[in-house]
Amino acid sequence: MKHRKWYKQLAFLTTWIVFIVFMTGCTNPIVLDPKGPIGDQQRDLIWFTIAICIAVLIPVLGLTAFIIWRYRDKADNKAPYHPDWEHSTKLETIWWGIPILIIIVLGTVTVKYTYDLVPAKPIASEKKAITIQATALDWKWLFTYPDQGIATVNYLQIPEDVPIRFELTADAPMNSFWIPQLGGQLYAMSGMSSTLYLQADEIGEYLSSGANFSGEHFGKMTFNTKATSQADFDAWVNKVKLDSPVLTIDGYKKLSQKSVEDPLLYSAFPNKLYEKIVTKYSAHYNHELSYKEPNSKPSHDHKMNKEDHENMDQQLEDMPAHHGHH
Ligand SMILES: [Cu+2]
Repeated sequence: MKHRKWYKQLAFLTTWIVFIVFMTGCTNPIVLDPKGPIGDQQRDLIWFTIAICIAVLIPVLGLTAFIIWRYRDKADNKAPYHPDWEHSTKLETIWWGIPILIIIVLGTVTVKYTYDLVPAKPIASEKKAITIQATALDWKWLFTYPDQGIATVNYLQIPEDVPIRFELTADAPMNSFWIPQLGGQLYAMSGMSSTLYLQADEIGEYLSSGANFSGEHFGKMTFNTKATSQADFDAWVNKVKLDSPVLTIDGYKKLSQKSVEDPLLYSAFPNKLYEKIVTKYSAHYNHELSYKEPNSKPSHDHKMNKEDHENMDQQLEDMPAHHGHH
């Protein structure tokens, strides 16, 4: 008897310690400190979800504790006792009505955010979006800027207040592209290209990473995303164009081997490199690339036409495919 009490107290104490550490340990949850319109909406959704959970849990846990205490087996318990009780319309209405209301509210809000936060949905802005193509490699991120003609490894610079249209793929096991303060993660998979719009509203540096385990040095796939003014961004692009080496096809082949890299900058990259990487896994499948359907209107400037594709086949043969997916 004595021992059981001792264990009970220990369990109670442990629960409190875990609770206190959990509540105070996460001093800086960066997803709750977003710096862009997509991150803002996702933070609102997180707080809404927490509020709904609390609104459900607190009354349920409170009532559970109250009922256990009120109706406990005690000699002089004055709690009412109705062994023949059958039905109460009032109570049925309450305990079915509240869950139905909660589901209606949850459903409505979920549908709204699901449509608002489709990753490929363009961000409303007076400024024209810029495209950045991100390729997950073993174990680094390659970024190609088709509009600027430059490329980087493990470093991203973007202009503030401008929507960024990320195109994501992988030439390695699939990974997940994540800049927590700008918005949620999206998968980068070989043989396909996913689209993710993000925007930074403030000048600053944002921790960024791969969010999907992809092998030994997965932990080194972090990078810095630097949001600057448009003028500083343009100046940086010009400087990269002047000072940095060119990324060649051979250079890319080397880069795509397993290695850990510090940030690298390139003043140019092979024409349609990103499209080559995507299609080398999917040349025989229709992965929504517009050139596969002659009558379809290309939905994006960087998609290839049929001629580009045929010219490219030669170079493709040299590029070994490391991994498939699905
Ligand atoms: Cu896929």
